[in-house]
Amino acid sequence: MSAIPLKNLRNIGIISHIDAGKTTVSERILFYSGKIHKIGEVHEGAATMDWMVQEQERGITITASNTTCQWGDCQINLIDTPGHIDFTIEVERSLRVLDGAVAIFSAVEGVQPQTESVWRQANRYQVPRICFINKMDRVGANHEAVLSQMRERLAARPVLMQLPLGAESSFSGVIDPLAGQMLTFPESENMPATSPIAPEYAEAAQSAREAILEAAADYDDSILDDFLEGNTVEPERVYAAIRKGVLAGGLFPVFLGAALRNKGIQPLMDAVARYLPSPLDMPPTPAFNPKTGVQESLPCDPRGPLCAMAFKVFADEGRKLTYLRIYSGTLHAGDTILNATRNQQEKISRMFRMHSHKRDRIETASTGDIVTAAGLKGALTGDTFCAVDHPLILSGLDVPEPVVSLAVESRSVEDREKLLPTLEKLLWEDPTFKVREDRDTGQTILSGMGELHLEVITRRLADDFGLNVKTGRPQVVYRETIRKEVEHHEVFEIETEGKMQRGELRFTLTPLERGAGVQITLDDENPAIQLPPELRTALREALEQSCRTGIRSGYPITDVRVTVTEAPFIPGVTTMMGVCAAAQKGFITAAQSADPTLLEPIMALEISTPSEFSGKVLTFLRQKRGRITGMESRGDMEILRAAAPLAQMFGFMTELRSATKGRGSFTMEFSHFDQAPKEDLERFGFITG
Ligand SMILES: Nc1nc2c(ncn2[C@@H]2O[C@H](COP(=O)(O)OP(=O)(O)OP(=O)(O)O)[C@@H](O)[C@H]2O)c(=O)[nH]1
Ligand SMILES: [Mg+2]
Repeated sequence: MSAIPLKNLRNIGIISHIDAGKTTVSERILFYSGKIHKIGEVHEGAATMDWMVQEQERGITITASNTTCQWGDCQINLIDTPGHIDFTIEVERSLRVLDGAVAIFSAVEGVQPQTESVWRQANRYQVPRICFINKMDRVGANHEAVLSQMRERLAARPVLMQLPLGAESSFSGVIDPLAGQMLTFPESENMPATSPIAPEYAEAAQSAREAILEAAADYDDSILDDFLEGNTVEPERVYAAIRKGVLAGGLFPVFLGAALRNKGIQPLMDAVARYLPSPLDMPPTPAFNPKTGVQESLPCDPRGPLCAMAFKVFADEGRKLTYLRIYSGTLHAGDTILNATRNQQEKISRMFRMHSHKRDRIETASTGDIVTAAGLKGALTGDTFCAVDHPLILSGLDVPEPVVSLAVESRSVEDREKLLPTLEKLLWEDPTFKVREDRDTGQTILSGMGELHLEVITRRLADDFGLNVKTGRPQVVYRETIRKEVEHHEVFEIETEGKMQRGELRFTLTPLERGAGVQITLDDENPAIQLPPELRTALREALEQSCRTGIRSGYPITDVRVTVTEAPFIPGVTTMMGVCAAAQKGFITAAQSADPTLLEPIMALEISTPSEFSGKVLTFLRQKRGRITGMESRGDMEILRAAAPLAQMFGFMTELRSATKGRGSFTMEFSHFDQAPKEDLERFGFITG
């Protein structure tokens, strides 16, 4: 058990779009808290949290890594997450288990599409946040612009807690209007130097202070009264009110700095301790008890029933290491516990506290804590662990669907045998990575979130497992859907070994709007559905399986509702095999006659190009079936927003660079599935040419 009181524990994540400086900030947090004694830089491949070879080579974070450090009387469990959209699952899993987050913004690039995605993810899990506008030392840094983008594009209410001292390369520190101090960050010192606010900044500091008080007053009426009557308002009261606003998700205090120049980190850490929640501030965790069928509510109590979520699984030299967030109860190394999601008992052989890739062995951990465990062989991301006699299941996490695939072939016969078991290990780790055998070619097809995701995986096969593979060209992962509602009645009957196997059902397939996914309706109240519970479950699974297998192209079906209207049961005659066969056979016949078609992934792009080349970029975007959704000038750069099919985007980086003399850049993320063009429909046999 951690020695510190729970109220002093902070489980936080560092989140943002790519390259905003998360790892650079994390490195400073470790340094100033005394956890490391030398700062390692990302661009030199030396940052503590970017420990994977590929992270160091590429200069980006790929996998979320966690560590623990001490700041004042607080213990901070910190997770540094990647910004690249291909690794979005790392952000998702971290936000699922964290209590608070520091959102980093670049003072130059501001709010980017990926910032919006990460922000929405954090909103979905209702994670309280404070913000850090980094790179204040760079040419073009403009924190005011970032604040207005936060208001407009994130619909957030930022509260600027500091003012900058100096700008761009002469950025030297910050003004703290509440404390009435100026802070500078001498290289030789571990703590900032403070001085009274210089007269030339007095007026700006006064209006910044008023804006802070105004925000705080929304969470404490007495602040407004005292302010209006000219009474003193002590900083502690303002801190408390702002904290209330942060926990309610209504306020986002904003801090300034330049992590690379070691400026602004210590006040940010004070703010983590001051404003972000401890596990005790979180509402009780809802967990479903499958034994009683009751939804339980678990307060953060070390003596409560054990309940922990496996939010990350890592194949460490081939052995499984499971990251657990404990929501209630206490865990000991050597304990036998229940994986309630899979109904399997498992023994924790050893337990650790992680520092990036290094680990310290521990014997006990309890509620609120984040630890790793060895020995949980069946664990997968999203599983709940609990006491053997008290099963509990927590809500899982949202896993996005892969959109890019790649065929791989091993180079030798021995490697061929090793390929699938090795991929299996990578599958443990990453729910957004999928593997399947192509029915026609017998090839192994990997699918993932993007080209980089699959490139990282194939490199890991070589680096971590010594397996060299040949890869094909990246392909789009399509979806199938239907355009017409159909009703279908199916009876399946067969006699095997003198026993009748029978299944019968009537159902409707209905096309749904884009993005709706698959919905299977088996109404418990419908008297025409007579199947007993285990046959009902089998019927649902058979229909789900049919949706995954698709109709013509082998790609999964989406945006369809399957409504079962009749499923009679004749004792001794209706069987599990009969019901499943009727469902699968009936589904394919019905779907074939429901005007099936193919959908392709459409990506949202944000392209930054020098204005002189924007005409050229617009022309080739149109050639790629792109649709422009917005344009905006930033200095001499033009920002184009567009939607374009992923199929047209492979190799786009090279094309954009050559069209803009190397000065253009872009970010891209999955937006939605939409009608695929005629060539694709022909290629997969939906229409004949
Ligand atoms: N000028 C300047 N550069 C910075 C600052 N902070 C970070 N950088 C640089 O920006 C680049 C990206 O920094 P990282 O810390 O790797 O960014 P990140 O957010 O962790 O990136 P991903 O993990 O790949 O999403 C590196 O080259 C840093 O040295 C800063 O305050 N000022
Ligand atoms: Mg990073």
